[in-house]
Amino acid sequence: MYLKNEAKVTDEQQLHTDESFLQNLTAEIEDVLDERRFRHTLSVAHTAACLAMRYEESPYRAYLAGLLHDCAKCLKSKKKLELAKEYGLGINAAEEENPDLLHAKLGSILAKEKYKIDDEEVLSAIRYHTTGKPDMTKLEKIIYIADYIEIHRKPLPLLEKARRAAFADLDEAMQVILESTLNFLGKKGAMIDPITYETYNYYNKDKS
Ligand code: DGI
Ligand code: FE
Ligand code: FE
Repeated sequence: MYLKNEAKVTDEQQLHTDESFLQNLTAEIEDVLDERRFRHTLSVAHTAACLAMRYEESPYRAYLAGLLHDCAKCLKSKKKLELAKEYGLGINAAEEENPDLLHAKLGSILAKEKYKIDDEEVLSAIRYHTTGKPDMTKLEKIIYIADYIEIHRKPLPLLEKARRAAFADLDEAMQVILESTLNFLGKKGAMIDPITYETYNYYNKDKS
């Protein structure tokens, strides 16, 4: 039993009190995603919670961010562009070419406005889960990494290396994933968002 007047709310307490909240949110997310994306989402949430346990971050917040990270993914491109304009997001050249990139920024807006999440770090983890950003917090890195390594991901270059690194050193995992992503985008000839470069340079700066 928890003491009623215990000053600090622990994760476990939050999980207990918010169980129906998480259940309802899961059902709402299932509604807006296709089956494959929902399966990926649950897997990211679980993987993020495991990484949080490993790195002494809150498994609850990691799960919540994982559950919401792709909530805008299944909107049509036209809708993504419309919403981005409605919310006054500047659209850069990479986003213009590939409006899917907007799902991260839009996801953080929907998490706040539609799903009523007010935890700024959770919102930021959602916002930066596709491009990353320099000097990310533990929670932001956990979501970025969980998104790449979860078990349903199609085999990607360096996936096994990223999975091993993820549970040993978050910054090393960032470096591996960014290297793989930039290689992949380079081969595809896709336009690279300046922030993806900045993130790559930041996490590769110590590499000889
Ligand atoms: O939404 P998910 O598929 O789960 O994963 P995600 O949000 O990390 O998006 C992954 C895709 O985003 C992957 O194909 C790489 C791509 N991406 C990441 N940074 C950039 C990018 N695509 C372009 N065009 N430019 C970028 O800077
Ligand atoms: Fe995504
Ligand atoms: Fe994802």
